[in-house]
Formats: sequence, C-alpha cells, structure tokens
Amino acid sequence: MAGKLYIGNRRYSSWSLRGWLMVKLAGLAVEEVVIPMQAAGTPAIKAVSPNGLVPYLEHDGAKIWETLAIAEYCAELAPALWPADRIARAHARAIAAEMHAGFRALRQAMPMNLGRDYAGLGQNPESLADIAHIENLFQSTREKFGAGGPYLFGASFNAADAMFAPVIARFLTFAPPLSEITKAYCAAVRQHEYVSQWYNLAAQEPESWRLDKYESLT
Ligand SMILES: N[C@@H](CCC(=O)N[C@@H](CS)C(=O)NCC(=O)O)C(=O)O
Repeated sequence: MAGKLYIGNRRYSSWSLRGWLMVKLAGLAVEEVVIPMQAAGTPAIKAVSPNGLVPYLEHDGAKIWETLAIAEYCAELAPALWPADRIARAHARAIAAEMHAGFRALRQAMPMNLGRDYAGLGQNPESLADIAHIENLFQSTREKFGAGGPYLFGASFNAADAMFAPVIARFLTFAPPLSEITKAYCAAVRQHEYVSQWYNLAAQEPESWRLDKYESLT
C-alpha cells in the first residue's frame, strides 16, 4: 500500500464518496481508513487530517486534503479523470468547481443517507432552485459532450461524475421531481461498479455508527 485514504461513514459522508471515487478511478493502492463520524464533529478526524475533515489522502509522500485537490492529484497520476479535449476538460473542471463551492441549500435540505427512503422530503424554494440549476448543468453537459455513453462526458465515468455522485445519491433518497434526462443519468451513476461497491459497503456498516440527526428527518 502506498498510503492511506481517510474517509467518514459511507452512509453519510458525501465528500468521502467523492474522494474515494477519485482514488478508485486513478487506481491508487491505498489503505482505506473509515472513521465513524460524531454528531458534533469528530475528534478522530481532527487528529489526522490537516483541515479536520475527510476525505484526506496520504500517498507516496504527498498529503492532500480538500476533495478538489484530491481530484487534481489523482488526475495527475491518471489523466483520464478529466476529458482529453481542452474545451471539454475546461467545462468538466468548471462544473466540478461549482459543485465543490456551491449547492449549499440542496446539501443542507437533503443530507446524504444511503440507507433511507426520504421521498418527498427536503423540498424548499432554495433546494429546488439548486436542483433546477444542477439539472440544467446535466442536460447542457450531456448535450455538448455526452454523446457515446451515459455519463456527463460520454462513455467514461470521470472526475466530474464523481463530484456529482453524492447529488445523485440524494436524488435517489429524496426523490424530488426530475426530468427524464436526469433520471437516466441517475440510473447510470447508481449502476457504476464503484458507486455500487460504495453502497454495498455502506450497508455493512454497524448500526451503532448511525446518527440521529441524519436518521430522523421528517
Ligand atoms: N471542503 C471539504 C469538505 C469536507 C467535509 O465537509 N467533510 C465532512 C464529512 S462529509 C467532515 O469531515 N466533517 C467533519 C466531522 O464529521 O467531524 C472537502 O472538499 O473535502
């Protein structure tokens, strides 16, 4: 093993899912260290990670925190994480950066929980506005760059798809109204082998790791 990837509960930790997907897509051989999160912040995460957050990657002497930095590190080692074409690559980076910086209303109203059915919950004007914007991004990206496959940039699931994978997980859990284009993209992402693997591992986590704040949404 050339390092360690620290992540939080697979059931809840959306940023960990993104970082883990980047590492898997790049094929890095690292030990995965899962730290169960606590409701009011997790001392064990603060003890290891420079920004007190997961994902945090240590690889071959490099220490990388912040998901987008992990994506860029992985893409240096495996350039196919971004599209080969300059214009497509610029677009992929722009939407990935937008995901990293934004959609706070959606993230707050619909926290990731891979084990629950919260259909119909979490809809408010702000979260629905975020969803509308994300659906526009999906549609315009697929129209411009998605020919030849089911993902945002076509046949290969790349770093942009990885950045949006937890949004797909939220859509599946909270079932907001979505276009047919978004639904088809959601199905493709959910079926991706790494995303399926993550869901399966999440289902095996002990019940004692569950947090009321994510399990008692009404
Ligand atoms: N901006 C950070 C966000 C990471 C983040 O917020 N991670 C959450 C888990 S999803 C975390 O570590 N929370 C601290 C805790 O639970 O103690 C990134 O891009 O990696």
